[in-house]
Amino acid sequence: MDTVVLVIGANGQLGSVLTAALQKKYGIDNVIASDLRSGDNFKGIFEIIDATDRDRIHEVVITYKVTQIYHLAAILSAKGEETPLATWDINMKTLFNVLEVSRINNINRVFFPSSIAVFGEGAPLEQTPNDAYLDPATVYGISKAAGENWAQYYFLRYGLDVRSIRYPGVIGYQSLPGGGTTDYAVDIYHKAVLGEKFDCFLNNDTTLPMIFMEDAIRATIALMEAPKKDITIRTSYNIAGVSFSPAEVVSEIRKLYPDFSVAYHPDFRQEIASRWPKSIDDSSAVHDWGWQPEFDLESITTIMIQKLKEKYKIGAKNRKVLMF
Ligand code: AKB
Repeated sequence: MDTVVLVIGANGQLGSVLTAALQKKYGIDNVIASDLRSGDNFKGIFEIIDATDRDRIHEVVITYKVTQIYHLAAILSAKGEETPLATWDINMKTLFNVLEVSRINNINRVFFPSSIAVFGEGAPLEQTPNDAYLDPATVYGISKAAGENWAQYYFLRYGLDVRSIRYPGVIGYQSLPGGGTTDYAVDIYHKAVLGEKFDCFLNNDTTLPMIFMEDAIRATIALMEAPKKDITIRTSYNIAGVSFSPAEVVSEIRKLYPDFSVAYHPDFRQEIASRWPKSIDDSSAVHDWGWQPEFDLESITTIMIQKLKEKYKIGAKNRKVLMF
């Protein structure tokens, strides 16, 4: 039987890049991209899905004989604090809908993204272990911690093969993040390439775990492809990429743009970031499915700047700002 993948939240930062990677892997006709609004940039099959509508997910699953679901739709840490109860409703309802449709239709594998946001003051800040105490202080983090337990519940109770990763902040040139606390680490590269000053909403010494998009995609697919017997964690796997502070990215960027100017204006996101880990112990992912990151801050910076220069056509006479 062919693998037919449904990606929910395919317009998002990770979703758009993951969809393309899955199309490459399984064939363009075997990946159904979906989101709330149409995805103009997509080649291949696209369906509008509001993931709070269980019947609509069910309909698409039946129509295309879907065998795997990647559920990427969620409201992130910073945006979620504007409307905590609505964020809880959306993040949980969409997850329940995916789990239920998957259970009813015997979906082979489900991917549920979790986040370093599940950790709070009760967890060690350095080399935070996979099984650290979870006391998240954002509604996004609370929804992810609860979601991890529901994922495990569906596995234990119904045998649904749900797999999950706790993503650090994801950095990529292909797409823009939205509503997260780690978003500065993408935005800063855009400002540097455009020759603009950067206003940072975190303090210069706020170290957070991050991961390059290519590593994040590779980790996701590796986890989803791992033999079932090797998956020993049914809540969510820690994965590490690289850890750095705004000051460290700035100093890397200044190797290429010595005049790059930055001002620090920490806002409510500083509070969120200061409760998150600085570095992650990912030994379970390394042991169970061979996780190894490939990109460090230096290589991330080189690639981000080179690719964004191409995107913005820096150097061309009429600079065009491309849409993401
Ligand atoms: C956020 O900042 O909210 C996300 C995350 C770490 O999950 N990027």
